[in-house]
Amino acid sequence: MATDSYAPLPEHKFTFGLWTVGNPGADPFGLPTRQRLSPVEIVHLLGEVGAYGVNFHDNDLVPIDATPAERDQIVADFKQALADTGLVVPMATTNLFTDPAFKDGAFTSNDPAVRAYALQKTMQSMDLGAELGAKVYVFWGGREGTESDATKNPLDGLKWFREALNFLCEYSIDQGYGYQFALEAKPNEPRGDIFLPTTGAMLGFIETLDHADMVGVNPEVAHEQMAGLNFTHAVAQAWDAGKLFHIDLNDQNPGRYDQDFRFASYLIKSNFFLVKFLEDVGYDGSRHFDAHAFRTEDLEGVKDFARGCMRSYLILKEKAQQFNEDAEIQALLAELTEASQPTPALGSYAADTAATLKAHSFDRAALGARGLGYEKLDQLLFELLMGVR
Ligand code: GLT
Ligand code: MN
Ligand code: MN
Repeated sequence: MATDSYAPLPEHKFTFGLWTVGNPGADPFGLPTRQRLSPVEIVHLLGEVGAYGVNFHDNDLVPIDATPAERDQIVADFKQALADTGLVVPMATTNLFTDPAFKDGAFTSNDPAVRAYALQKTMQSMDLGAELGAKVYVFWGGREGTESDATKNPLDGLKWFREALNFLCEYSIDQGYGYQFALEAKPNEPRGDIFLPTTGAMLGFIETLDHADMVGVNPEVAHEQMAGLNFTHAVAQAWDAGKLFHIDLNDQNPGRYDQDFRFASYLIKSNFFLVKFLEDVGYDGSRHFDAHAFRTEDLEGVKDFARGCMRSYLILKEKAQQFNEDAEIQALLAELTEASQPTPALGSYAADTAATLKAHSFDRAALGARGLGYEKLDQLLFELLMGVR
């Protein structure tokens, strides 16, 4: 029997959050449509579909009001499920958005008591993540923002967020956790406007931190699409800066609410370029699916969803390889970067290079008149993706 070349393997590092396959199908207008699964059941489900790892928020695993004894039992059961399935925990994060205490933000709440509580909760959650082996720690500031700018000075928001991250970097160092922090941007939802709304904004902010080397980004497909941006370009900028510590894969009809669809189920072409980018550069972090099944699904549908995320990634990976090996496409690409007319050799700045360049005469009309053949190239890509090439 031929082996399935789209079957997930540990080396693919496919991970899911407890909150993803565990999503019971509730939305702001409707009740859950599926039974809630326990963390142990979710780990077994992920093992069954072939995932490599599982990530969690503190309260996905341990309820916010659990006693210390309950916590210990839950963690012991979870560890047993990991041992039974071979799943690992590469990433952990804090829920700083569900509890009403965080209605005006966590690290950026106007109330110093809320900000201090958010720090306390995050340290406890970092302890939990470290105990289970997590090396990446995600910060998604879903409540860090405003509905009305009458209520909060954005400079205060930035200052408080910076202070929190500086504090928590020190905590990680102090405890010897070795965490890489990964900041996840989103433009809005659930706040009217969330601070630092894009991956690019996060990258700028990171350079203002005391331990900028410890902090990178966790870009999410849907979030950048919600802002109308090109996700692959955002990921490329993060990679270029050495800051792509994690990635949230899902899909989205741009401009709509945060849909968290099955990976590559909507924007096939842009997700092709994303997978091609990650594979071409050799990204070796988790491929984390931060998505959930349609509300119409039962447990089998949730498994179809999870299997579909991984399978689609591997199909796009195969397409990326096909693109890289396609002689006609590669010949067109090779031509693109050749100078179309005699051009002085550049390099880094030197006075004589600048003088030579200033004296050179370009055929400007020819530069503008030249057809670039991008229509042909893009059509070849389409045909490759549609399987007719
Ligand atoms: C929440 C959000 C995600 C974040 C998760 C991490 S929680 O589901 O929509 O984008 O990555 O906090
Ligand atoms: Mn996410
Ligand atoms: Mn999302």
